[in-house]
Amino acid sequence: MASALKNLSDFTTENLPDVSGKTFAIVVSEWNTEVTHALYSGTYDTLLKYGAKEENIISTKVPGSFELSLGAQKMAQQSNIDAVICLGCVIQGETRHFDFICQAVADGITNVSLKFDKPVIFGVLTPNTQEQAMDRAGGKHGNKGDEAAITAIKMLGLYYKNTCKFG
Ligand code: DLZ
Repeated sequence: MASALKNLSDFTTENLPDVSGKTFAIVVSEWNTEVTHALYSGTYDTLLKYGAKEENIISTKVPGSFELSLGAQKMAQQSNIDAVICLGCVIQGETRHFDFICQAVADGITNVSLKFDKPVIFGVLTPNTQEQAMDRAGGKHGNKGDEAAITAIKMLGLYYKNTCKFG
Protein backbone atom coordinates (compact mmCIF):
# COMPACT_ATOMS: atom_id res chain seq x y z
CA MET A 1 0.00 0.00 0.00
CA ALA A 2 1.35 3.45 -0.88
CA SER A 3 0.87 4.76 2.63
CA ALA A 4 3.22 2.08 3.98
CA LEU A 5 5.97 3.45 1.76
CA LYS A 6 5.50 7.16 2.17
CA ASN A 7 4.92 9.35 5.17
CA LEU A 8 2.70 12.35 4.43
CA SER A 9 4.98 14.53 6.53
CA ASP A 10 8.12 13.65 4.52
CA PHE A 11 8.83 16.08 1.74
CA THR A 12 11.74 17.87 0.14
CA THR A 13 12.09 21.46 1.23
CA GLU A 14 14.90 22.61 -1.05
CA ASN A 15 14.32 25.75 -3.08
CA LEU A 16 11.05 26.68 -1.43
CA PRO A 17 9.87 30.15 -2.41
CA ASP A 18 9.86 32.98 0.12
CA VAL A 19 6.26 33.12 1.35
CA SER A 20 6.77 35.63 4.16
CA GLY A 21 4.63 38.15 2.27
CA LYS A 22 2.01 35.69 1.00
CA THR A 23 -1.48 35.25 2.38
CA PHE A 24 -2.98 31.82 2.95
CA ALA A 25 -6.60 30.87 3.62
CA ILE A 26 -7.34 27.57 5.33
CA VAL A 27 -10.89 26.23 4.91
CA VAL A 28 -11.75 23.46 7.38
CA SER A 29 -14.69 21.06 7.36
CA GLU A 30 -16.45 20.51 10.68
CA TRP A 31 -17.36 16.90 9.90
CA ASN A 32 -15.04 14.45 11.69
CA THR A 33 -13.75 17.33 13.78
CA GLU A 34 -11.12 15.35 15.66
CA VAL A 35 -9.45 14.56 12.36
CA THR A 36 -9.89 17.95 10.71
CA HIS A 37 -8.57 19.81 13.75
CA ALA A 38 -5.45 17.63 13.66
CA LEU A 39 -5.09 18.36 9.93
CA TYR A 40 -5.51 22.05 10.68
CA SER A 41 -2.74 22.01 13.31
CA GLY A 42 -0.41 20.32 10.85
CA THR A 43 -1.20 22.84 8.13
CA TYR A 44 -0.90 25.88 10.35
CA ASP A 45 2.36 24.81 11.99
CA THR A 46 3.94 23.82 8.67
CA LEU A 47 3.03 27.15 7.06
CA LEU A 48 4.70 28.97 9.94
CA LYS A 49 7.70 26.65 9.90
CA TYR A 50 8.38 27.37 6.23
CA GLY A 51 8.03 31.13 6.33
CA ALA A 52 4.39 32.22 6.41
CA LYS A 53 3.46 34.86 8.97
CA GLU A 54 0.71 34.33 11.54
CA GLU A 55 -0.99 37.57 10.50
CA ASN A 56 -1.12 36.32 6.90
CA ILE A 57 -3.06 33.14 7.66
CA ILE A 58 -6.85 33.34 7.57
CA SER A 59 -8.94 30.39 8.76
CA THR A 60 -12.59 29.62 8.19
CA LYS A 61 -14.92 26.67 8.83
CA VAL A 62 -17.55 25.05 6.63
CA PRO A 63 -20.12 22.44 7.79
CA GLY A 64 -18.84 19.49 5.73
CA SER A 65 -16.40 18.57 2.99
CA PHE A 66 -19.11 19.09 0.38
CA GLU A 67 -19.04 22.80 1.29
CA LEU A 68 -15.26 23.12 0.92
CA SER A 69 -15.55 24.21 -2.72
CA LEU A 70 -17.79 27.16 -1.96
CA GLY A 71 -15.66 28.07 1.05
CA ALA A 72 -12.59 27.93 -1.20
CA GLN A 73 -14.28 30.10 -3.81
CA LYS A 74 -15.14 32.76 -1.21
CA MET A 75 -11.49 32.85 -0.22
CA ALA A 76 -9.93 32.57 -3.68
CA GLN A 77 -11.97 35.44 -5.09
CA GLN A 78 -10.31 37.83 -2.62
CA SER A 79 -7.40 39.47 -4.40
CA ASN A 80 -5.20 39.58 -1.30
CA ILE A 81 -5.30 35.78 -0.84
CA ASP A 82 -2.51 33.94 -2.63
CA ALA A 83 -3.34 30.31 -1.86
CA VAL A 84 -6.20 28.34 -0.35
CA ILE A 85 -5.91 25.06 1.54
CA CYS A 86 -9.02 22.90 1.96
CA LEU A 87 -9.08 20.38 4.80
CA GLY A 88 -11.67 17.67 5.26
CA CYS A 89 -12.19 14.03 6.05
CA VAL A 90 -14.76 11.86 4.33
CA ILE A 91 -14.96 8.39 5.87
CA GLN A 92 -16.19 5.57 3.69
CA GLY A 93 -19.59 4.49 5.00
CA GLU A 94 -22.44 2.39 3.82
CA THR A 95 -24.19 5.21 1.98
CA ARG A 96 -23.26 6.54 -1.41
CA HIS A 97 -22.62 9.91 0.20
CA PHE A 98 -18.92 9.04 0.18
CA ASP A 99 -18.65 8.88 -3.61
CA PHE A 100 -20.81 11.94 -4.18
CA ILE A 101 -18.94 14.07 -1.67
CA CYS A 102 -15.44 13.00 -2.74
CA GLN A 103 -16.15 13.55 -6.42
CA ALA A 104 -17.88 16.87 -5.81
CA VAL A 105 -15.14 18.28 -3.63
CA ALA A 106 -12.34 17.13 -5.93
CA ASP A 107 -14.06 18.68 -8.96
CA GLY A 108 -15.09 21.81 -7.05
CA ILE A 109 -11.64 22.54 -5.70
CA THR A 110 -10.06 21.98 -9.11
CA ASN A 111 -12.54 24.36 -10.70
CA VAL A 112 -11.91 27.10 -8.14
CA SER A 113 -8.16 26.78 -8.62
CA LEU A 114 -8.40 27.07 -12.39
CA LYS A 115 -11.03 29.83 -12.31
CA PHE A 116 -9.03 32.09 -10.02
CA ASP A 117 -5.58 30.93 -11.19
CA LYS A 118 -4.41 30.28 -7.64
CA PRO A 119 -3.27 27.20 -5.78
CA VAL A 120 -6.27 25.59 -4.08
CA ILE A 121 -5.04 22.52 -2.29
CA PHE A 122 -6.94 19.26 -1.75
CA GLY A 123 -6.19 18.38 1.86
CA VAL A 124 -9.04 15.92 2.14
CA LEU A 125 -8.64 12.45 3.62
CA THR A 126 -10.83 9.71 2.16
CA PRO A 127 -10.10 6.71 4.40
CA ASN A 128 -12.14 3.60 5.14
CA THR A 129 -12.10 4.08 8.90
CA GLN A 130 -11.59 6.66 11.62
CA GLU A 131 -8.41 4.84 12.63
CA GLN A 132 -6.96 5.19 9.14
CA ALA A 133 -7.90 8.86 9.23
CA MET A 134 -6.06 9.43 12.50
CA ASP A 135 -3.04 7.57 11.14
CA ARG A 136 -2.89 10.30 8.47
CA ALA A 137 -3.73 13.24 10.72
CA GLY A 138 -0.59 13.26 12.82
CA GLY A 139 -0.36 9.48 13.36
CA LYS A 140 1.88 6.78 11.96
CA HIS A 141 1.54 7.91 8.35
CA GLY A 142 2.25 11.56 9.11
CA ASN A 143 -0.15 14.44 8.64
CA LYS A 144 -1.91 15.30 5.40
CA GLY A 145 -2.20 18.84 6.76
CA ASP A 146 1.60 19.17 6.63
CA GLU A 147 1.57 17.91 3.06
CA ALA A 148 -1.19 20.34 2.09
CA ALA A 149 0.74 23.31 3.50
CA ILE A 150 3.96 22.41 1.76
CA THR A 151 2.07 21.79 -1.49
CA ALA A 152 0.59 25.29 -1.31
CA ILE A 153 4.04 26.77 -0.75
CA LYS A 154 5.55 24.77 -3.61
CA MET A 155 2.73 25.75 -5.96
CA LEU A 156 3.27 29.42 -5.13
CA GLY A 157 6.80 28.87 -6.41
CA LEU A 158 5.29 28.37 -9.88
CA TYR A 159 4.06 31.94 -9.81
CA TYR A 160 7.17 33.57 -8.44
CA LYS A 161 9.99 31.55 -9.97
CA ASN A 162 10.27 30.82 -13.64
CA THR A 163 13.04 28.28 -13.51
CA CYS A 164 13.05 24.83 -12.07
CA LYS A 165 15.95 22.47 -11.41
CA PHE A 166 15.39 18.73 -11.51
CA GLY A 167 17.55 16.03 -10.04
C1 DLZ B 1 -23.52 13.91 4.96
C2 DLZ B 1 -22.08 13.63 5.19
C3 DLZ B 1 -21.63 12.30 5.39
C4 DLZ B 1 -22.55 11.12 5.37
N1 DLZ B 1 -20.35 12.04 5.64
C5 DLZ B 1 -19.46 13.06 5.67
C6 DLZ B 1 -18.09 12.81 5.92
O1 DLZ B 1 -17.65 11.68 6.18
N2 DLZ B 1 -17.25 13.87 5.88
C7 DLZ B 1 -17.64 15.16 5.62
O2 DLZ B 1 -16.81 16.07 5.58
N3 DLZ B 1 -18.96 15.42 5.40
C8 DLZ B 1 -19.86 14.43 5.44
N4 DLZ B 1 -21.18 14.68 5.22
C9 DLZ B 1 -21.61 16.10 5.13
C10 DLZ B 1 -21.47 16.70 3.73
O3 DLZ B 1 -20.14 17.03 3.44
C11 DLZ B 1 -22.31 17.99 3.64
O4 DLZ B 1 -21.95 18.86 4.68
C12 DLZ B 1 -23.81 17.72 3.75
O5 DLZ B 1 -24.21 16.77 2.78
C13 DLZ B 1 -24.64 19.01 3.55
O6 DLZ B 1 -24.41 19.54 2.24
